[in-house]
Amino acid sequence: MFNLAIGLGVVLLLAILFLIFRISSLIGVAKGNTDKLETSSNKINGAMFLVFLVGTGFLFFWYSFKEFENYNLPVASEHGSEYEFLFWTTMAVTGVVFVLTQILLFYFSWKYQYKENSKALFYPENNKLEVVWTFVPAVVLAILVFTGWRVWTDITAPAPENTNNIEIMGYQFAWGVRYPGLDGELGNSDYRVIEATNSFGIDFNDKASYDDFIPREMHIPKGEPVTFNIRARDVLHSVFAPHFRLKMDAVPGMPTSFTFTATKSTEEMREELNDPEFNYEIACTEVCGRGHYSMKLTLIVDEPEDYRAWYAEQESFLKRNPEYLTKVPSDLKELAILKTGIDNKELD
Ligand SMILES: [Cu+2]
Repeated sequence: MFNLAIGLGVVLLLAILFLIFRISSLIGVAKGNTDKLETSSNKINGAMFLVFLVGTGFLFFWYSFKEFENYNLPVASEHGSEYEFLFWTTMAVTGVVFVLTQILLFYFSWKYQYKENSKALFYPENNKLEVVWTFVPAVVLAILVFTGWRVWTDITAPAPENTNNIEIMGYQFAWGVRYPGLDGELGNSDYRVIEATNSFGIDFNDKASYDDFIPREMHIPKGEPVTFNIRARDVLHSVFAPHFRLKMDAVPGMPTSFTFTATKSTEEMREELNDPEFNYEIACTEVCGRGHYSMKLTLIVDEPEDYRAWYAEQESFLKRNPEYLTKVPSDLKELAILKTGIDNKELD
């Protein structure tokens, strides 16, 4: 509210200044001295370029330093350091060029404003200059693009066989998580069988689905490869876990995935940051509707043995919702009961 008031105040002040300027020009016109008017308006415009350069330049540096910790979170994944190196190299190269060109752009607009007796220099060509400013950016950009390509190929390389597969489904407005259960294999899903309880559309014709479980909290093991199998139920979403330098779109009808290895458990990160409340988070980073901001999921990184213990405790979806046994083909029913540990007596 306070910020809004300040913003409105600034806008109002600018509007008043503009009106004063406008009125004084009109008075000039009425008095008939239009030549003077042009020079003074040029001077004002030129000066405003300088004011803009200094003002926004100050804001740019002030904000970059003030928020530095928020966009440079500690890295907690294996590929993260490689990613960081590339990110900061690109940032340094483009940052220097950005600042220099902006300074030149606004400074020159002020310096070379119209003056009555000055004459522009006719300078039609300079081949050497052309070659230099074509060649240098081409080489720098080629290096950045090819290094980026190599890092990206590395990061998105096929998952190793021993990876921990976990499914993440984005929907308006939350994330759902499904684990493959003790068989390590995620069962098929089918959007046509989605309903209120079976919100994932688990397909009970697939025997791999019987021990799949849908926990309330998301856990992953430290130091082991984890693959997020990502899908969306309605519109575009995007899985974003900044500490792991992980971002991948969730696209309806087109499964995507991201494999990574966490290097610091939640407990270790709490110690490192000296913040006992700290938790890793997954956010949605694709504006997906009104509740976009609320798509937040807590992610807990456990030591592998704690993860196994937590994993073994989870009850399968089918065990929690035994009414879905009716969807299991009759020849697989026995297997489903065995796999999920449903008590036969409960069924009668
Ligand atoms: Cu979303």
